[in-house]
Amino acid sequence: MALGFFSRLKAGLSRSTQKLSGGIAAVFTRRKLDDQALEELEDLLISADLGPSVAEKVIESFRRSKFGKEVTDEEVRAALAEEIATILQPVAVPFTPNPELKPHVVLVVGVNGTGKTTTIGKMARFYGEQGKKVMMVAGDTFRAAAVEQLQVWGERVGAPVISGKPNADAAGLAFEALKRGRAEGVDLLLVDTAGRLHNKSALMEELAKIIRVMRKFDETAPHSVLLVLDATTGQNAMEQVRVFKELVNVTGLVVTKLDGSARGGIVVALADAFGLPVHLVGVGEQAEDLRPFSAEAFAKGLVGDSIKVIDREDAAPEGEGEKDETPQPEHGAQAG
Ligand SMILES: Nc1nc2c(ncn2[C@@H]2O[C@H](COP(=O)(O)OP(=O)(O)O)[C@@H](O)[C@H]2O)c(=O)[nH]1
Ligand SMILES: [Mg+2]
Repeated sequence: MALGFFSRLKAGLSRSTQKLSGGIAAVFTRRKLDDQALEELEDLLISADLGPSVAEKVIESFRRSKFGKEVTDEEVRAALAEEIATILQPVAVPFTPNPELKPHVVLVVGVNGTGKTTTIGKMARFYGEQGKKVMMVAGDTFRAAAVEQLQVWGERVGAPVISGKPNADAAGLAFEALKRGRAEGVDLLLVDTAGRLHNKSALMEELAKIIRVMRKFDETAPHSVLLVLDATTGQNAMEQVRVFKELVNVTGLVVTKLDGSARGGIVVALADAFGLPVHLVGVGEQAEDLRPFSAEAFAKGLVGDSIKVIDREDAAPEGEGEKDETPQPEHGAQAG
């Protein structure tokens, strides 16, 4: 039987969860929160990919509120989940296509293999189900397989895919798609791109050209630039954000592969370091394995605390689970 979305997320986070929750249990079994306990907690947070900056903030907050008190591992986990949720809350911004844009153009960027093409397919289904007219552009023209892969997604989710010959000019393709999307009243245009980061200047040139050429038709395009990150890469995701921010005006993140052996703590480190919206998370290869990012559920899943919340959301009917904590929709930022 297929697992529900949050069960998959929970399972995916289990690597980080075990580290955190097992570690906390070992450090805090009815113990005074003294300097040494705080130091051990700090090491634990760093080893679970939350990064030194988050670890320091959490420890400082614990020092202010609980220093010298006797605490249980349960209390520490609950307090930690709260601290993490506070860091994640501001970046848990849903991605909502601006209905005034026909189409809202989304450039999807990221290193090869992070899940760009898959995310585009899933987004086509997710927003298609919300009644949006979606079109996709097979802009990774260097790999024939990437074009075919997107075409398969197009058939699967029933959305058109604009593609060219192998090695076709991605910018020209995006331009054509934009024109066609405007003529056909498309709401959301998802542009796939190549992610050959080993040749940074070529990649920068290619992305810049796609943007420049699209702006000949719509000077406000692209309206969003989503960077796709693979959660299993851990700290390397931080470096990818830094690099892509130099190449393009990244407006938001999508974190994939939060199933399997994800290093979920990295999402907290990313939120703290960059403050970029985390719009969506992926927890599998299927069309339905994409959801808006929920700060509280993620934080609780990560520390292995109050699994009840997550199960309740799993049990909720499609799309209802996250409602209570979904921030107000925001339109995609303008790419500068
Ligand atoms: N387990 C899992 N696999 C994923 C997820 N997203 C993508 N993948 C897989 O990761 C691989 C690379 O994805 P792809 O979309 O081709 O990456 P791209 O090179 O960035 O376009 C493929 O085998 C996908 O099926 C996810 O959320 N979970
Ligand atoms: Mg691809």
